[in-house]
Amino acid sequence: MADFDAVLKFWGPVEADYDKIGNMVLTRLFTEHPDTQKLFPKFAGIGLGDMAGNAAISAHGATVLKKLAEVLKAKGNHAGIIKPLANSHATKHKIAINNFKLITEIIVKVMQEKAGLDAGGQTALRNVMGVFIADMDANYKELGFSG
Ligand code: CUP
Repeated sequence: MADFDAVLKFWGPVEADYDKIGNMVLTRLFTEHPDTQKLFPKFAGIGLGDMAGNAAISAHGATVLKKLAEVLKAKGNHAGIIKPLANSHATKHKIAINNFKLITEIIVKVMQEKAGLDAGGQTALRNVMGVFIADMDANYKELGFSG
């Protein structure tokens, strides 16, 4: 099975509640890698205990997962999705590439726990994200952002 399909097979529980799963992803990212919380100024002042109920964190978490769904459903033809994403993240948010690797491992863990993502699905998700991140990196270099 193609990597995209091996992940999409487990997408149901994610799609059923993007806000909740998205919040879990970002809360876990900010808890395990506290520096990442500073990347987005709107999240900087939120305490660990308040994250689960924070609407802005849920909303951005949902955005991240919906973007990932678009990438999965594009099945490799994702250049048009990545270009604007790389643009905004390099020039506006200034998010270094390593942060995408960190969030990948968090999404793998959260999907394992909440969607039953199995070993094959985990490898598939890492593969898809590896290609996605390499393409982001190529766009970053074109833009002259050394993230
Ligand atoms: O869109 C957005 O917002 C992004 C998404 C993605 C994911 C993965 C890869 C690439 C891209 N984001 Cu936001 C991201 C991130 C965050 O939020 C935080 C941290 C890190 C990363």
